[in-house]
Amino acid sequence: TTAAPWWTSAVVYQVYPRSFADSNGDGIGDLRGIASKLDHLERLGVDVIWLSPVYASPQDDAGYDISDYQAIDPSFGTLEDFDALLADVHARGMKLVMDLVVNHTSDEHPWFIESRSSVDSPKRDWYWWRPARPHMEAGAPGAEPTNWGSFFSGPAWDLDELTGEYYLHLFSRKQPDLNWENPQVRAAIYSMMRWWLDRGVDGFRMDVINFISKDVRADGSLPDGIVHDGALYGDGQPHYGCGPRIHEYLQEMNREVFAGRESAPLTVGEMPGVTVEEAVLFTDPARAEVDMVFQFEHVGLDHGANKFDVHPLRLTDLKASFGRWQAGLAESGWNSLYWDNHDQPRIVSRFGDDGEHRELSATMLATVLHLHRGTPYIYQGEELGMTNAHFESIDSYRDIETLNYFAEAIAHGHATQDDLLESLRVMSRDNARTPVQWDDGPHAGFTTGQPWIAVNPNSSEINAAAQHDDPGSVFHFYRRLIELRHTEPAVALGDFTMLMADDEAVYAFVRRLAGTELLVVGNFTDREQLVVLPAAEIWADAELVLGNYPDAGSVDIARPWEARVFRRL
Ligand code: ISL
Ligand code: CA
Repeated sequence: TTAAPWWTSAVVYQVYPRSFADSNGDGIGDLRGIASKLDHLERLGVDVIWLSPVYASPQDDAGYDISDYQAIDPSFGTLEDFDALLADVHARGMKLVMDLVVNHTSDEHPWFIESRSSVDSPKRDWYWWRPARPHMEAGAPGAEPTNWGSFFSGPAWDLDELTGEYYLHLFSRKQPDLNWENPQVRAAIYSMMRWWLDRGVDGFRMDVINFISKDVRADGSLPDGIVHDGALYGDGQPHYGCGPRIHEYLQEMNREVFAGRESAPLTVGEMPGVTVEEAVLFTDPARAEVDMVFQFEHVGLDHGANKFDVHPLRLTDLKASFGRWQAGLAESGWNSLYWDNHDQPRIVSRFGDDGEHRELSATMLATVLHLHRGTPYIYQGEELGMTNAHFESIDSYRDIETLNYFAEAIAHGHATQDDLLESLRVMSRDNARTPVQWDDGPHAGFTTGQPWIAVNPNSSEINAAAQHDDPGSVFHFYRRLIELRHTEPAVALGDFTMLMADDEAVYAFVRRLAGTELLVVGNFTDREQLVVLPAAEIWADAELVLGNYPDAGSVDIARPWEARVFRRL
């Protein structure tokens, strides 16, 4: 057998640049701001930094709408700032992974400007241009080429008056989808990727990469989607999620971009809707596609008809889901592990308790996640136990998904304003986008100016400065979890067995590698719970490796939000 790849024992930290640290007082986080906080990340002990997009962008979707893949947006700095940051990251023994957003560009990208200019443009076919539905007039209600809805409300097609044709945008109208069927598009993207790797970056997180192959028919048309109960649009996802050529494209990308590079770059594909069976194919090393995928099953368990229709989590559903992913990728392939990112609400507010038991529940959630088999991702502020924003008014929100959803729901009379605001407080992406809380000073030390989005008023209590000096803090607990992955091979490579699968309160599992066994127990409630293990006696004298209470307690009782990791040899 060959040695395990380096990323099996690595921990990745996601930086959302706009909200991380502002160096020049314009209220927007930037590259120099990130550089100024590398001590924090080095101290935490993470191996890799993933940067959300810093490319030139009109910022319609906070940088996920790119107008130049080979330039830095002025609000974030310059290419020189980027090179300096990269050098500093490397000097500290860390790696830097870029976001790669190539399902779509900005409508202000020169490729789209050219494509839009005429039906005869040499780049016309770089995007998805289609006429109105047969026998319908362009612009008439329902005349869009398909009935698909966009992720950010409204139809997924926009009529361009200049040529009378529609273009496809799965996200905002300022994010037209690229046509990967066109080999010139693929070649241009691969060459851009090589340019960044040659500059020294260590890999890519690939935005909605399983959406790039659309289910196009021989005559060029695209199929309508089913209209689910109560939905305004058809569900196009079966026609673009993990489409017919997706594996071919990723294998080609691998050959053209990654093959033969000395320092095996990290590749992680963000893949909404991906199944375990598909993930096995995407991450089987023998197929050379991506190292791991971000799947969405566990962050959809509290969704109803849509993400803003919030349901309480059932712990047994969470265990069933993670259990299936652990088993499915046990033999070949690899999991990524995450609770949070810039699109998800804060985990301590979501599955924990962001009031009285904030620190206990944050550290319990971290323990359970990080002790699974897979590569853990920490989203900025998660290591401090940062909470949801709890905004009171729609005026506080900035995110396009949130604002469009609110406007559409109000326009269609789907809910009262109060109910809508309540669901935004639970699910809006802006919950994760408030500035990182560095200290208890003005604007939490994030900026000397006016922050682009409000700082959470709990920064007086929850902030990095206070936690750096407190060995009992959430920060130091994360530090110890990362250290454990680095020092205990069973954390990275052990196999996984779920215990107590039917229990609604306690999450328990065993990891096993050669002679080492780890037992992980997490209490998802604020009450004491019995821990009922098969062969409990074998754990009687096990060593407590990590716990979030000051004393060891007893193996068969879990205190409120308690987390413990035991080891026996
Ligand atoms: O947050 C979501 C909407 O409920 C997700 O469906 C999200 O849109 C999806 O995970 C894709 O996300 C990625 O691509 C988007 C961008 O807005 C997100 O920030 C990014 O993570 C379009 O580029
Ligand atoms: Ca700035």
